Amino acid sequence: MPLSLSLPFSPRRIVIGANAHAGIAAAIRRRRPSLEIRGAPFTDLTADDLAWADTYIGFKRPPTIASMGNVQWVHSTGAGVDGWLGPGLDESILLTRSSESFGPMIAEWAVARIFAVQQQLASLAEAQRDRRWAPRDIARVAGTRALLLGTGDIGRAIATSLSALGVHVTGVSRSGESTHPAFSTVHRIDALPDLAGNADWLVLSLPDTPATRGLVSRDVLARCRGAVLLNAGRGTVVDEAAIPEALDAGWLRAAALDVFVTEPLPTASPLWSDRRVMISPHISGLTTIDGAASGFLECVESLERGEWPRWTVDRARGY
Ligand code: OXD
Repeated sequence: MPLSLSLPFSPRRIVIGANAHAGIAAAIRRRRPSLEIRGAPFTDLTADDLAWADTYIGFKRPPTIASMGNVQWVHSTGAGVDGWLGPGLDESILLTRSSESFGPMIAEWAVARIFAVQQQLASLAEAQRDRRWAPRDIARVAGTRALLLGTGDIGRAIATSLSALGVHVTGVSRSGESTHPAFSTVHRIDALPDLAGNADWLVLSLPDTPATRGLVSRDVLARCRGAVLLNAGRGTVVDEAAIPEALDAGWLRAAALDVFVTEPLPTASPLWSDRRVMISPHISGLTTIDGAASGFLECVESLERGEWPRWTVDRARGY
């Protein structure tokens, strides 16, 4: 189905579906005072807002509205675009994604958890609460081995931080091509089952696409030998139901999870009460107001010049 907008294109009426809509609108207005902008948290938008707008900015589709109205262009403010592709955005609507680099923040998330595990922070905090003097051996992070699934912007930032700490970093990607010197080697995805047994840290930063869904299957988990699983990509990449078994069997030593198959993570999930699991509520890489506004305006400038933005989503690949 052809796109409904044609080049050059100048958006006129923008609707922003985000909690931070007022800040994003103000940042856009500072550079483009003539744009008309409406905004609300994405769950509060109405069919009237979407009928009014030609352009939508937000991480997810408004849940209760079936039609995107007169919207011809959606600019996604998140790192992943599954919030748009999952529900099946009409192919006549241009989909672009944020230019913001989430890598440095996600790398800090990963490093924090790796040190928390290695320095046994949780059990030391418990001992302190009990006024218990509990000496133990602490292992170094330097000299350990990380296997990173995802060698894009986020994977590269994680690789850079970990290799600076003396971690030996191997990558796995679709192409198997080395994209950054922080990776000592990069393998094709089909090598994953063989590589899993050598990893101390199995770090995921993959989007949700047909190719990544279920990639870290129970079989791959069963090949691990005491790795710590860190997931800042998408919950669907891992067989989440197999994680408790993987921990009990010692395939995994611990897990640090920022993303889940269902978010918020249901209260009935056994992961909540497992002391070997560190849960964070999808906060490893956060969109900033300036990042959201600049990414959008960069796309506006391309469209006005008559060019497709470099941040246009390849729907077949899913990112
Ligand atoms: C994401 C985000 O895509 O939070 O996960 O931006």
